[in-house]
Order: sequence, then C-alpha cells, then structure tokens
Amino acid sequence: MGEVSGGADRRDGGHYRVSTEEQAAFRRDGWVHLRGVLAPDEVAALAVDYDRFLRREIAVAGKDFCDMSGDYTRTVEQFSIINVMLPRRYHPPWQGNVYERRAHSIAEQLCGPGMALDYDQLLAKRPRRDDAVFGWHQDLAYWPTDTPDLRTATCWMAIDAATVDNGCMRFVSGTHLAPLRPHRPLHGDRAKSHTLVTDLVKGDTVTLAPIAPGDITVHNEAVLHGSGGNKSAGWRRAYIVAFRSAATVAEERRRGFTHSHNDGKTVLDSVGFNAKQ
Ligand SMILES: O=C(O)CCC(=O)C(=O)O
Repeated sequence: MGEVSGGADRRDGGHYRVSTEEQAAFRRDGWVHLRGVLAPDEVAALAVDYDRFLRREIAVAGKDFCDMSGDYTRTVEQFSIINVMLPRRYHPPWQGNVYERRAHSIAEQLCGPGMALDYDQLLAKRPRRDDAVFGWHQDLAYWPTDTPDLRTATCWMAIDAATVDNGCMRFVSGTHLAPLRPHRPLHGDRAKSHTLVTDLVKGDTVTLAPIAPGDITVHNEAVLHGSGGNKSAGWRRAYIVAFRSAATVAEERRRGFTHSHNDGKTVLDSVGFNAKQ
C-alpha cells in the first residue's frame, strides 16, 4: 500500500518535523492533524501486535481491557469500543517504538522541552456498532489538574483510515482555552464504568477529523472531543500515546496514579469529583 497523505519528508528516524503553521494551529484550536507520522510499513508492523491484543493473545490485567461504550457487566463480545490501557506495560517490546519516539518529538515541538510519556492506549471500534460512540469529554476531567505545569499533547494515530462513517475523532476547537466543563459518569457511577461525559453547549462548532493510516491528531487534554459510532463494515483501530510535562507525570506517580483502570483509587476519589469546576 502506498502512502496516502505524504510525510516522508518530515520523518527522520525517531523525529518528525512539525511546521510553524501546525504549531500555531495546535495553540489556537487545541488540536492539529499531522500527516504521515508513520510510513505504511511502520503502521503494518505495529498492527500485528495490535491485533494480538484484540485477540487477547497478549494478556492484559483486569479492567485495563474494557469497554468505553458500555458498563463493566458487558462480556468482551459485547464491547463496542475495546479499550486496552497501558499496552506498553503489557507488551514491553513496544517501549521506545518508532511511534513513541516520533510522538515524543512532536510533543516537545508543540509544548516545549521536558515532556514525558504519561500513558498509552488502544481504542478499537468493532464493525457496525452504532453505539461505539465516544461521548463528549475533556481528558483533564479524568486526572489531576492541580499540578503547576499542565502542558499536554495526546497523539492519536489511525491504524485504519479514520472516517466519518467509522467514527473518526471530532473536536470543538478552542475549548481548551475556557474552563473545564462539569463531567458526569456515563453510567451513573464510576464503579460501573470508567467513562465520563459532558455536553455540547450553544455556540459549539464541531469539526470532524478524518485521517489516513499513519496520520495522527494531537490534542490538548483540555479540548472538548469525542467520536461517533462505527457504521462501517471494518474496524476503526487507534493507538494513542499521551504526553504531559515530566514534572506532572512524576507527581501523578507519586500519588499512585498510573492511568491503569485497576488503580485502587481514581483521581476523582482523591480530589473530589470535578473538584476544580
Ligand atoms: O478514539 C476515540 O474515539 C476517542 C479517543 C479519545 O477521546 C482520546 O484519545 O482522548
């Protein structure tokens, strides 16, 4: 398969060059689309292990293999959005892979030096699942916001082409510049499901972000985003690596917050639900 959207001239080993226009778009909109961060053969190599996770050939503990659309009572076959938290923990050969290295270089071009990988995640929507909807949310509603350096850059890579039909990312540009919105658990209770949601308000303008395999969107954890159901006959597989400032990541770990869904406590237990709203 040839490269759909270019990017070869931007890649150099573990580095990907971000233009000044793209840096400005990230600051203004809270997200940006970067083309060809990985070449087709690099995506294909990662997809081999990705599918081993989906087939459960790579063991993932407890709630780190879960469903982001339903509650924890669903069986694996019922999962519409399969969520694998911290795949690099469960599959150490992924640590330091080419995607992680290029994403790190991108995070530092967008946010400045001193960014650290905070967590990684796989989000795979099964074919023909109207309910594979990722509700509107801001990532910062999920985790500590009381650290001094809140620089963030979350890289979301398409393994399959992400289309309007299969539930590509969608954003409300500029919302990272306003206060966080109040969030609530999708299923009423964090013990029933991890998922938090908020609402669109009058005046919000939604931008869809269809992207090619190997392309990424990078978003600020404060920007409002989500995605629609998968109406297509194929999977929609995404691979996410999220960066925060090294100081904030160190503070999260000091508090015992690892982004594992198996953590005894969630940040919301420790600081009070949306305590900062
Ligand atoms: O994969 C999706 O559809 C949503 C992902 C998301 O919300 C995120 O990476 O923060």
